[in-house]
Amino acid sequence: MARVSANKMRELLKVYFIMGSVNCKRKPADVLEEAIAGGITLFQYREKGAWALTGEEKWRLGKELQAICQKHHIPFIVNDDVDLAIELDADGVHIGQEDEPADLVRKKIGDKILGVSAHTIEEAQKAVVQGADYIGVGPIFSTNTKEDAKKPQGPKLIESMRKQGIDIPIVGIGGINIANAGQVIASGADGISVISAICLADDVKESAAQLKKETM
Ligand code: 3NM
Repeated sequence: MARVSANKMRELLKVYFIMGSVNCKRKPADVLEEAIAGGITLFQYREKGAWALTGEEKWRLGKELQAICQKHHIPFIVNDDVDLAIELDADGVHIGQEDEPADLVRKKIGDKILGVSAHTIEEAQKAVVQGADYIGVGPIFSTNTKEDAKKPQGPKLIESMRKQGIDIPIVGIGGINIANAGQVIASGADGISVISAICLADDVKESAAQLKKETM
């Protein structure tokens, strides 16, 4: 397997749905099936927070959600847990600035997709050099989902990264919904990444479909 091309990565980032059991009011597998029916392009398993599953249970839910992704040909990314990503033979892993350095993770995962969270131009440049396939930039807007989220940066942060020549695939994250997704794309992002706008929607499928329209 070769590394994913930048063009393919840009396509995959369009509607990047992130979810763990903590984010769901319903069965995660059902939410994921509906989100896929609505047209999400990439999925991240993020089992994090006070009530998150651990050990065997975390592995089992990951396996279940991965099988759903495989059935629909949606790449399955694991958040933070590089060992779990390797164990499950996931399609990739997403790491933050507090995790293992990206170049070490790249060595461990070979050609799998590597995403890195970046909050500044310097972090973005470093991620590029260390072998990231895409960067997640946020929080763009204020979010209640991530307890330790930084101050919202607005779409301007992505705009200034693009102006300074960062051309790696970028996905915006944090407080993104149907009403503001267009601004994120207009700022130069290739896609949007959401938890609550899909997970907590009354109609998950419809919400995913509407978000997708905003990225076209
Ligand atoms: N990372 P919602 S913000 C997982 O800024 C995550 O890096 C962020 O959830 C960052 O779409 C965030 O519900 C939470 O706002 C995104």
